[in-house]
Amino acid sequence: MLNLIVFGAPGAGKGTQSERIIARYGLRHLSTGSMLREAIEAQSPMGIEAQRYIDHGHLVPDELVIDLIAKELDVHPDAPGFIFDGFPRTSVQAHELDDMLLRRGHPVSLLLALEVEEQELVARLLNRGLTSNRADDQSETVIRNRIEVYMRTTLPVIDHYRRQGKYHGVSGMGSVDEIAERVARAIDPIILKR
Ligand code: B4P
Repeated sequence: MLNLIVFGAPGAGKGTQSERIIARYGLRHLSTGSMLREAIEAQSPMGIEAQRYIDHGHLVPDELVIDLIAKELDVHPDAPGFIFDGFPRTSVQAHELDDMLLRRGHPVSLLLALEVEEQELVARLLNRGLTSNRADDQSETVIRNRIEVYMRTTLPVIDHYRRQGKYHGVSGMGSVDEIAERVARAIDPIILKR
């Protein structure tokens, strides 16, 4: 089983590269951002709570996203592996993920970090904001806040997996195809070792 974390700042290309990874390796995609947006769309109690944080560029509370992931792991016991896209985003989430996966006997295989310059992140998100209808992509202030939260709260997750020898950084600059090739070069050796 391959359990892959796709990691990076807002706009680094996590969702974009996750689609390519699924096409190549057939893993199950778990995107906490997408799950939260679905809950907001449905106006469920959890969605209404999450929206208060997302619209201002804050992270939603840990227990909320941990619960979402735990449920997904339970309903897909036969998956060939998972892509964790946008999760974990805090050290608490990283410890919880490790515990959940260890209990199931298949730990994290790799954290793949997409590295992108800040100016490019802002440009990509503002550009997506022109068509996405996402409130968190509309204002440069909110986008810069999301990047600031990433630097302060999410980046330390890299150290957690570096200590486990599972961190792999990849440049997320360039075309989607170029980056997908770099990503494949990082994942293929792990597949071959199995
Ligand atoms: P996410 O949905 O994860 O949003 P994101 O960081 O913007 O990444 P996304 O995957 O959508 O975009 P991508 O980089 O692929 O999270 C949204 C919010 O939900 C968070 O801010 C937070 O509030 C909350 N949340 C989610 N998970 C959470 C958690 N675990 N804990 C707490 N809160 C959580 O792409 C961005 C744009 O760039 C796209 O338009 C794409 O087309 C473009 N792009 C991608 N690659 C490109 C390239 N190579 N060149 C040019 N453009 C490119």
